Amino acid sequence: MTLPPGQRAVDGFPRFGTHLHHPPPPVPAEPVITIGGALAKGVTLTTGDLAELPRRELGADFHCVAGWSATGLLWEGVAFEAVYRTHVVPLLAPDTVISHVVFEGLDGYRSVALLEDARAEDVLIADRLDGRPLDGDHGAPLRLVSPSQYGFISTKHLCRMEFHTTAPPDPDRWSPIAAHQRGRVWQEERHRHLPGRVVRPVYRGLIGPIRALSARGSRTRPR
Ligand SMILES: Nc1nc2c(c(=O)[nH]1)N[C@H]1C(S)=C(S)[C@@H](COP(=O)(O)O)O[C@H]1N2
Ligand SMILES: [Mo]
Repeated sequence: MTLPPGQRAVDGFPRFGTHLHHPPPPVPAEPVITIGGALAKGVTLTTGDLAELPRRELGADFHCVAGWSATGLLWEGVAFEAVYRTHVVPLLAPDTVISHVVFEGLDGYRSVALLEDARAEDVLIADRLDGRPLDGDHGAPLRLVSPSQYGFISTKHLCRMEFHTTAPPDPDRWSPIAAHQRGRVWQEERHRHLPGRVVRPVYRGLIGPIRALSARGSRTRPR
């Protein structure tokens, strides 16, 4: 098994993220994804709209920028590309060129991706993991999965997608831990300004504490 540079396999699939000890947000009775930004109008996608798109299965490893990788996951859902083509392209004015997408979760989390990266063949809006509906720990009811990019792109509890013609304002621009804008795992794009291998040891030191805190907010933690 080959992992991207600087990654180490972990057992299982830990809950991880900036939500830390907060429990997962409640799943709405009727989940939707709102779509907005530089479009002729906003729209709301229901799970019924998603159900009309072709189902996709994707076997992939999942790589966190901190340095752990969960291996052999099986995701199911619909391709982001299919959602984009079917529901976003018809809303574009002829001279509008989308460059960036903002993904937002029910917990307020946001990630930004280049449209080009989001349209890659392995990017899904997933609703199932390893044969079961997504649980709260891993992003119920719907999450983005972009396995060729570090996990911070893969927004859980996805409830909104915003399409932009320029890079959206970035609150982390001057932060010392500013994440790389593309975060491609095989290029080791961990940090915006520093080479990936330089930040490895620092990021690795964060795994224990973040993992422990995230587990405290988990609904399924072993007692
Ligand atoms: N909504 C939301 N999505 C999120 C996060 C988060 O805190 N909230 N953390 C990100 C990070 S840093 C990682 S590594 C992955 C972790 O996914 P997992 O908890 O399913 O392992 O989710 C990403 N998506
Ligand atoms: Mo992460």
